[in-house]
Amino acid sequence: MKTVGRFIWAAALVLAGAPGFGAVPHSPRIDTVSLAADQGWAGDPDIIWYDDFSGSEDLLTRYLDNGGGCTVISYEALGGTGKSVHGLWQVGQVNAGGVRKCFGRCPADYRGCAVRTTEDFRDIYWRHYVKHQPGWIGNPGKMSRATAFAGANWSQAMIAHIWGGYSLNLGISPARGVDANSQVVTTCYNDFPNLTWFGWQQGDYQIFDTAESGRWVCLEGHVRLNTPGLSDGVFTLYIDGQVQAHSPNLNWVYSWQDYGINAVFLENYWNDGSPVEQERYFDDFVISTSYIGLAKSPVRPMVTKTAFRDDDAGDSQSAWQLQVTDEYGSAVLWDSGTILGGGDTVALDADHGLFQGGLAGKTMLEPDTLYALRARQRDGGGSWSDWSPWMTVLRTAAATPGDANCDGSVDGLDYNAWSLHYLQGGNWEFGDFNGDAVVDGLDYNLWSLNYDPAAGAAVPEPATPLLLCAAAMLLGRRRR
Ligand SMILES: [Ca+2]
Ligand SMILES: [Ca+2]
Ligand SMILES: [Ca+2]
Ligand SMILES: [Ca+2]
Repeated sequence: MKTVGRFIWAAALVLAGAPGFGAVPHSPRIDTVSLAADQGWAGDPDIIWYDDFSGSEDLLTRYLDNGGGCTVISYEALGGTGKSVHGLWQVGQVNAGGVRKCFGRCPADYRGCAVRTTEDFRDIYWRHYVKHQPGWIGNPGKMSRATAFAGANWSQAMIAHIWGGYSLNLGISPARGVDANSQVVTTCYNDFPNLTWFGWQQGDYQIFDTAESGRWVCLEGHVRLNTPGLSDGVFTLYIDGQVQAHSPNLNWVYSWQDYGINAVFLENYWNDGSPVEQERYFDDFVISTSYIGLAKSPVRPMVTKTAFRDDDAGDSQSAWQLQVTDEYGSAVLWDSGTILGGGDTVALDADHGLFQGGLAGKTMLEPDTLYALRARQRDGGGSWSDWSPWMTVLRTAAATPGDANCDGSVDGLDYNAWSLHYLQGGNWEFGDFNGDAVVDGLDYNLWSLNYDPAAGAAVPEPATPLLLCAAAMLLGRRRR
């Protein structure tokens, strides 16, 4: 392998002097990270709605409508497998559809597709992923909104707009449809003359920039209606888990309490029409009463970057590289090194890169942890692109305490990991299940609480007689 690598390097150095390939490649972005099979939605009472679009392709089975043209596709999806929904604009087209979900008590639910229809929700989060196709151009404006429908005529007591900002960013724009006597004054959908606008808050991230196209971006909105009579409502936009825009102290609806927030729309709507034929995708749509955050990935995920781009016609990728740091970007924790060839996907594990820093010696990421990633790519002439900015786009799923190797069962293999590192510093993979940086009896207790004898893996074999004693004592203590 080393000989091959040296040969390719030598060839690359020769090519570097060749005419026609002088432009440095575009900096790539992280497109997507593979997803854990169980995102945990089904068992979470906070979750009002979730849809990964892998179910029925007939959106009308669960949505008020498809916004006039949104459809399910299988050639693009968050995590790299499954399905998503897309909006496809022709040149000049305004509306490319969307999905409209009702929930709670909702007078606009004329097709009876709402969920949890006896409740009023005054504090909700909605999260979805969006990907603009590679090479995307322009700011379409509309992205999503949460609203409180007040009548069958689609009058609205409030609207929380997440839509295109002043340049290529997103902003938030809260609006009220209630007067000072707490009476709804709108008489139809989007009754703009009768809305009170609180003003825009602008985000920084240039989501509509062509340089950011081709990657799945996590968008999350949060609205808490005000306490009746107080100006204590909020509206916040998160992008990839970071606060982008925030409006506090909102008097969303005065003392109006006829309904709660009862619909969220995801929208592909371009006021001025798209300048070119292009599409974008929505996936992993969740509505909850608590913060949702990034989708969850396995501790050894597959990571895919955006496809190679370079201004030299005919130039192609000769290598790329992926690095991982913690959510604060303080130190590199995993490095793929130079990955030769034209691929875009790598397994983030010990076989395809080097765990280092706080993860030195490990074979996997920590469960239930956020990580930031960056990538760069090299063209056929040997020129590396800039690194992409660090972006916090990876969140590992939580594991059951005791499941050291995160394989889904707590068994003898996990006990062996614990016993091998007993009284050492360590992290999850080495048996530190309570996160206090030492592997000891407290961690053993967590293992034994969740031990599943039916898992059928190796019977625990303590590494030394001393450990056997320690384990027996702890087990005895627990049984008392
Ligand atoms: Ca080039
Ligand atoms: Ca999906
Ligand atoms: Ca295990
Ligand atoms: Ca511990």
